[in-house]
Amino acid sequence: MTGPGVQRSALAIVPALNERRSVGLVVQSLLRDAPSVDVLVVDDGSTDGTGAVAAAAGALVLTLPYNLGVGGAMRAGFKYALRSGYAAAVQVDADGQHDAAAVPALLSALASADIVIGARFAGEGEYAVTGMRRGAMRLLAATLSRALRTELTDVTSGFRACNREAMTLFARHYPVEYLGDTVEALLIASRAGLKVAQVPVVMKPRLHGTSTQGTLRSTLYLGRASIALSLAFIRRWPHDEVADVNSHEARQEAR
Ligand SMILES: Nc1nc2c(ncn2[C@@H]2O[C@H](COP(=O)(O)OP(=O)(O)O)[C@@H](O)[C@H]2O)c(=O)[nH]1
Ligand SMILES: [Mg+2]
Repeated sequence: MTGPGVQRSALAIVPALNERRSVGLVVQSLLRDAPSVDVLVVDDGSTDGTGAVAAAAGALVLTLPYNLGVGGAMRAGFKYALRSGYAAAVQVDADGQHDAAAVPALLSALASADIVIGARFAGEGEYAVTGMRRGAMRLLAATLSRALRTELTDVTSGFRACNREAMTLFARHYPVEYLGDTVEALLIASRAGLKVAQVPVVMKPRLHGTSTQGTLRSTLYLGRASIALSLAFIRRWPHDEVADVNSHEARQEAR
């Protein structure tokens, strides 16, 4: 299974924490609407049988021994994808918010970018975000758009496709803090010189339950992230380490 070559097309990586009620439908719709992808659910210490439901629906399941958070789960997923020879990976939430039918469009757009974001506010998909939260999201989007030299309208979207270069970077450098995985990951990508693009998508409400994060917490995070992001631009980044990622991964795979 391990090998340096790229043999398979794409892997959908689904981070999941206690999503028994929706993960089965998410896996099924991926297998139906994005038939070229394999599906990996990263079950991150769920206590409700999420992993078993995902496996029954046809997914590969990676069971983490204890909760690592979305960032840790995605790093595990990216490592798995790299080692298994996938050319691309797409992150899909387990709660049904991301439309599986949009996955092929995200993957196609990788032809001219390293990372493709499935974005709200790009002319498609009504999704109510109001007040301060919306303001902070706009500010972050404007800042990152400038850094990445492309117009980005939804930098907190977790619906993203990555090519091998981006996967290699993110397998080692993927922020673990809530929403940091989305916002800061773009900053890391920008520092590594990766190209980011977006395609418009419709985002749906969660199928069941409530977000693991409350509105207050996400609003506070977004405010803080806006400040942190400004500081990050003037901070020195371990450039050599980022540049070294490819050769490091190549060495690992050659072993
Ligand atoms: N692996 C993993 N996934 C998580 C964790 N917390 C949330 N998720 C998953 O991450 C996705 C997004 O979480 P959600 O609570 O919907 O956040 P929101 O969409 O930003 O409101 C869902 O698929 C969750 O099941 C966690 O600690 N570990
Ligand atoms: Mg969600």
